[in-house]
Amino acid sequence: MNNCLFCKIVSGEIPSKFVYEDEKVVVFEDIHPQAPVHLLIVPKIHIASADDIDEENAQIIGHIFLVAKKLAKDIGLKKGYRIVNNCKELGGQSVDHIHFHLLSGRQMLWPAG
Ligand code: IU
Repeated sequence: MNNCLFCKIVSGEIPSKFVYEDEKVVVFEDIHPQAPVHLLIVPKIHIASADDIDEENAQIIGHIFLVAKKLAKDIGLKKGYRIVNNCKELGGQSVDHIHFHLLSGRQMLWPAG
């Protein structure tokens, strides 16, 4: 995806400091943190949104949750955390490359805004 911001971050075209990387995902700090801990878990392959998950690429979602759990353990988020995916316009998605927010360090509220 030539014009995708997160593809450019994944490829290194836009320099970014990864807090975690493996063969399938990168993780970096959100530039506008909404909590003391606010990381973005981003698959290396371009999937536009949760609405574009299919049988072929669905295994990445389980991997992302395993990465979230590992990061939470490594960072010491013993009291819990929230994983968020915003899907398309009404879901509040602003970057069209699927990503999961890992938020913690404060009490999360419900319902989400
Ligand atoms: P959203 O779920 O698509 O709204 O999340 C996109 C997030 O990407 C949002 O929290 C932005 O602050 C964040 N972000 C970023 O970390 N770096 C960037 O260069 C841009 C957005 I543009």
